[in-house]
Amino acid sequence: METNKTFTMIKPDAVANGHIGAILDQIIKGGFKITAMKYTKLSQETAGKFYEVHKERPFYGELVDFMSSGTIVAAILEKDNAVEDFRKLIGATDPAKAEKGTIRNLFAQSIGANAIHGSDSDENAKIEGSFFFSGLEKF
Ligand code: RTP
Ligand code: MG
Repeated sequence: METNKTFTMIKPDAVANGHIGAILDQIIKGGFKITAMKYTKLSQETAGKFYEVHKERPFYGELVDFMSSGTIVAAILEKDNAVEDFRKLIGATDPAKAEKGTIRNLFAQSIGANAIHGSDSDENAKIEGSFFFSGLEKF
């Protein structure tokens, strides 16, 4: 199992608010290499599939609506200890609880519109990366 890759999405709120450049800057300065990236928009169906693990959670409908509400940036990132280090860089799910200087502290609005996604395990990083990118696009 690879431990040097993670998957991220810059969420619709951060894209709409013009934060793509600033967030990519933080990611690169944080020591991550971008190995695949795309600007895209999820349909309700695709967002629903991506977040299927959260299907039973009370916020699932809201999450799917939000994630399909606007354009996103999806990317695969490379660094030693990528999953854990990236979750540190983005901060807590609720921006009110995110440590100062983290991406969610700087750019997120609320627990729903929280600027960015980061995979929570090596296994999910692989699944999520493959959800968005074909073998040809990954290097
Ligand atoms: P993410 O998957 O986006 O990186 O966030 P996470 O691991 O920190 O949080 P997770 O538990 O996986 O939840 C996925 C996304 O669902 C939204 N959420 N809303 N209203 C709520 O109580 C609530 N809880 C979670 C957030 O946008 C979260 O990022
Ligand atoms: Mg998560």
